[in-house]
Amino acid sequence: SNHYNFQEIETKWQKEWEDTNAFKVVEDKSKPKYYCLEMFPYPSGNLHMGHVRNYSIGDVVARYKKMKGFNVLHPMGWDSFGLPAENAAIKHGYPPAKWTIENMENMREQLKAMGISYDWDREIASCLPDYYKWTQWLFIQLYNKGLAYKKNSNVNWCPSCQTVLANEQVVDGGCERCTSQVNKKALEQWFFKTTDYAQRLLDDLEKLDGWPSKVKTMQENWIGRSEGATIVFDVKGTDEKIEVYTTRHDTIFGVTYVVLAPEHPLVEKLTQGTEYQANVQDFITKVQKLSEVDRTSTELEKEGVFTGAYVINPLNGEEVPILVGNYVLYEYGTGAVMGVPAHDERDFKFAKKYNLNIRVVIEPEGQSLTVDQMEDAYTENGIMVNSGEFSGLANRDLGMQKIAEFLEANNKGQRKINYRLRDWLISRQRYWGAPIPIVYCEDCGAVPVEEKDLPVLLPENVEFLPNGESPLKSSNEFVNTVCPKCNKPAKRETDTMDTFVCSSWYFLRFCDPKNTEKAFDKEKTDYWMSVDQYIGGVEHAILHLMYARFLTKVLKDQGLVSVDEPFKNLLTQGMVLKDGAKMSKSKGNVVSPEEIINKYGADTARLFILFAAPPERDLEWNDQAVEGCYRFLNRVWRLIDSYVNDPQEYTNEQKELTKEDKDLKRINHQTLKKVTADLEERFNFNTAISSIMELVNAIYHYREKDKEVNNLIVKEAIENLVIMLSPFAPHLTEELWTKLGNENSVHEENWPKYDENALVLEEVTIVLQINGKVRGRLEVAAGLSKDEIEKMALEQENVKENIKDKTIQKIIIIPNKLVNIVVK
Ligand code: ANZ
Ligand code: ZN
Repeated sequence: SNHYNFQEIETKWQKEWEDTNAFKVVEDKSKPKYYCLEMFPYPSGNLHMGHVRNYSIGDVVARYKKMKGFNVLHPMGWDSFGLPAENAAIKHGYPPAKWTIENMENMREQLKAMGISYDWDREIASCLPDYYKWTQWLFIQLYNKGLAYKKNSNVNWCPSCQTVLANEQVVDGGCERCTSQVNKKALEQWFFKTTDYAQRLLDDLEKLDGWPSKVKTMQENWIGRSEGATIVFDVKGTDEKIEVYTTRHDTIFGVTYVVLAPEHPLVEKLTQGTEYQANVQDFITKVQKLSEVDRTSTELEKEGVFTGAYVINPLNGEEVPILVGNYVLYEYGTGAVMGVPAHDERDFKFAKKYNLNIRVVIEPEGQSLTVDQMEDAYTENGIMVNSGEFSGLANRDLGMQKIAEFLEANNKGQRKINYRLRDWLISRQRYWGAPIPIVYCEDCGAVPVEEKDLPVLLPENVEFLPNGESPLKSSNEFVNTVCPKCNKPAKRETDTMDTFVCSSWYFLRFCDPKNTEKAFDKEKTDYWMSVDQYIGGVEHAILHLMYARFLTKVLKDQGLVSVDEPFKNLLTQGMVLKDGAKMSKSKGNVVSPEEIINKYGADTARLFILFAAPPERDLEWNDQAVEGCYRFLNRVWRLIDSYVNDPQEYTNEQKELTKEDKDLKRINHQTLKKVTADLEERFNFNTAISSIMELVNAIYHYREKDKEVNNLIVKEAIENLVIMLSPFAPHLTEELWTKLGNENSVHEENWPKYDENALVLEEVTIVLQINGKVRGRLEVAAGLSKDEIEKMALEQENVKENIKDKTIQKIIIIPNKLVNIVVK
């Protein structure tokens, strides 16, 4: 047929790729490897444009690297545990496994219809026992190293989803998924000790040159390292002590009060039976209604109440009041802070509000500072004053150091590094997750399931009662077991793991997805890891990446993998917008990928999405631009169709190249140079595509001239065009490549190298004159600069000869035409 029948072409090649297993890879030490990975999707039911964008970007990278000679691993799978499947079960009684598998099947077909070059033999699904067996194994590895532990803790609780939420899943005090107000609940929970790795997670960010700096900053802030000191204050008239954490121990002489978190155990002790008790209790009840997010918000109005008790400042012996405050977090530092209103903005406002003392202990160098002059805290550096033997020191360096030394020498405190990073709460009271492989025995306590007994299978006969308890509790068969140690009757843990655990190691499983003996073979992960290019949404910039980095380091420490960072390069793709807003069901502005593929084909969908914006930017959907991409592919089709079926008069290849021949050759190689650089260095797919479009114009232009054309020149341009377009529009180019008479797949071609010589503009003849007399001619590339022409002219033998014993007065240059050397 001589029109662009995308349906026929796409179906044909998708079948061919599937039948020949075209993108299957195995370890091959003779080739450099390249691991290209897109974040695996949750099987929600249908692909959305965000997926299409993510996988189209990844596919260009994978196909390009393959053509560059790399052994490319490009796998796909399913992050398939999680709430929506369970909600379907609760609402409609539909089995989560069935719901999930059906969605996976549907989305797999949709991915295949996109023509993405996956090695489907490596497909994995985190909800299947052959995968979660190893997630459970991973839990046991951490447990054995003391990195998985259980503790009673106050957790964020979504009353509507009836589940625990991580801090990060609480958005503006509401549940990330359903927006209901989140509250607190005390529960025994499993944690992973991410805090043990805080410093390494921070330090190793430096190795990640291939990550966007904004993502590294987000990771850094999340880890939140701070350097300071703990200081111990004695409570007046008791044996109790209050330990505070401060980053400003240089201001210790300026402390005029101390504030405890409402949850601090001393609060009750200090106020019990006193006239202050009722007031303090009311205050605490009020504060506990706030979420952690509200309590840390900078908008929060700082409030506090007096406890009636006092502490003694360990440096100057002064008595200052103890308060309880809404802004002090029990989980951070020591849950108690010292108030220095003269040098902290928050404390300044607080002191003004409650009429607390303010004392200046740092002055700007060479100036004095009194409280009456102050409208706000003085937070800059300066010289210490009112600070006993430390007065006169520069606060920042020496002051800090001397105070710390004093505290340590007198057992009143010590230097301390704190992190905001918390341990990772992994317990979920949900059904659709990997069961935590622990058994509780009356005699032996918590005992991990033995590796040979893994997986701990999810039971099917459970009840979905949204009562806050794990549905696994309702299965007696599941719960009742025997102790792996002593064989007495025992009960299973019924919590399942946070799905982030499943996704924190899947990139390792892709290296060896079918292994039944191990989670993965080290030789295989040694060959493939780390991931050379990871691509996904910026919404995973903190948690998923942190957890994956953490798990990789744990496995590295156990000698199970050799890398300590999983992802060498990271690309965070922008959002897909329509009418200026994120495409989403709730906004009703969704364009379905299926609709676009049916109307224009996958190649057009891919091309548009890559052409409309650079990968990291947001992309605005535009129907005309989709149409435009479709027309472009039609134009490419017609060009090659007519080249093949309607040959023009071709000149003999030996003939000298005309100006037109040289122009087309130059544009061809310039395009190759540009597209290669765009793919190689910057992922500027949009500009790569527009250069290809220009090349197509140039070929049309060349062939439209009613004259003889040079077969070699056209052939080279058309072949390069098809090759360069192939990562973007893989089906069409595969078809055209065959049409051009090739027997191999275009995706097996080597990426061509551009010819530096062909880039040079046409040659021109420059006349050489000395004092106006013609003395010769220069054949040079057009467009040389005056300096270059002058240098060349002066190097000519006959010029040298003619000006030998004369002095040059001046040199007149008309670029591309003439050089006149004036001598005397
Ligand atoms: C006295 C002081 C004086 C402070 C001053 C600051 C400025 P980062 O860097 O985030 O670690 N703080 C300590 N523990 C706290 C808690 N549990 N809840 C709320 N605030 C807490 O911040 C450390 C500073 O935050 C500490 O230093 C403490 O206030 C406060 F001019 O101590 B500072
Ligand atoms: Zn036992």
